[in-house]
Amino acid sequence: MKQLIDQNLLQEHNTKQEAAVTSDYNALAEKLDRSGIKIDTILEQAKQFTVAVPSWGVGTGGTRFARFPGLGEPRNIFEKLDDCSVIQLLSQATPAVSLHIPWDRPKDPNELRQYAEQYGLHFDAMNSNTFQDQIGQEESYKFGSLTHTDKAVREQAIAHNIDVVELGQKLGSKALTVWVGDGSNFPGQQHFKNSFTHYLESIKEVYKSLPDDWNMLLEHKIFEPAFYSTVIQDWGSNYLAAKETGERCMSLVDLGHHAPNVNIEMIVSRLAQFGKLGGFHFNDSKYGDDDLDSGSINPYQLFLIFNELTDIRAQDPAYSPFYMLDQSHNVTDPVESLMYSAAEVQRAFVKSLLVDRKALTQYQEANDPMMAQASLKQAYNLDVEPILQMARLQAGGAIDPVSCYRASGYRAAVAKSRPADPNKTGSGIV
Ligand code: PSV
Ligand code: MN
Ligand code: MN
Repeated sequence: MKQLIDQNLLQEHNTKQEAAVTSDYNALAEKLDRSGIKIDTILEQAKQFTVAVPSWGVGTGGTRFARFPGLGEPRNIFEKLDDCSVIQLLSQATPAVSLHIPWDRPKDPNELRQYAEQYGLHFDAMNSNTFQDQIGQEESYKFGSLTHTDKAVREQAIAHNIDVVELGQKLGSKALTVWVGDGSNFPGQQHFKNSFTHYLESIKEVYKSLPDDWNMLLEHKIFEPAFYSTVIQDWGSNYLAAKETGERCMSLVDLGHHAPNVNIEMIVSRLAQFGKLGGFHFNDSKYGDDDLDSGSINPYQLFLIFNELTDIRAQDPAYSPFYMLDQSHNVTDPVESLMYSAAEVQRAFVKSLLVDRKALTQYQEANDPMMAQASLKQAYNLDVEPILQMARLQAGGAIDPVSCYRASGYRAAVAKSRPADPNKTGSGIV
């Protein structure tokens, strides 16, 4: 398989640390064994864990105010896949890439699929984009897309989503994620019921073209770009739309799309209980849809979300929602942030496996809040780094992805081969 980081360098990096990792791993194995947990079964699950990388996430994002391009930013989808391959090689947790269309529309889908396959990459959920006008497009999305008052605009947005599904089929994807920025900025601007009715009609039209083995994932967001109301503003509207639309239409939870202090783990439980939790966009935030690196602000929340998912899987082992990192990197090297974030999400997953569920249930039944929360903290407070390191080592990744990446000089090399083009952002975000 093609790889862009020198294998000798990777091996050297691992060899230097292998003895220390093995020793830490054995010590943790002994500790877990005292609680009746076999570390090898946790290790195997850690190795199976994957989260998709967004193609646009390997470029520098920027804010509403400014964008400071990074060195060697990918200039096209092929260079984006190059960066994604490095993330996967070193982290061994990100074998799939999610595309945003038309930002990353390939001229030849077969060529792109083959390009990805040489790195062992495949394509995760496809993202449609009707929140921006594209050059040459007939109707404007200024006042909405799938929910627009004008049928012609809605039809254009529906056609775009169907087109993305068709493209995704050629790429081997199995899901369409739909996020619309539709909403209003002023009270009275939009009729709440009519706009939601339009949304339902439009989504049902798209759903008709969905292949049998595909899922449609609806993404809600409380505000932004609309600042007064958003058509799919919360999990309630999302659930209603998914339920109305059909069995394979599910809700997607982006961690940054809720009102401050909302109990996201409880939303997770509710949606799952009624069979409508289809996927996640992982990121972290302090104020709004900050798109900061996963686990950088509130790692306990991330753990509590995975605690719910592991609880759900205890009843339904086959349950597997779509996972993607949806982050915007403004001050870090996106490759580093995505590798680090993938490991943070994996860490939350691994810790959730260590919760003593039998004890937790007993504490819940006995109304013992002190011990119930302590049983969660017992798992959360464990340092599972040796499991993550061992998982990467055994899978052929790097024990410490960021330091290995820095030692490889990859960024400096692409800075030379990809000279900055001031007219092209590379990220697709304008
Ligand atoms: C919107 O804020 C969002 O979370 C949607 O998933 C978009 O497709 C994505 O961000 C763009 O980065
Ligand atoms: Mn998102
Ligand atoms: Mn978002």
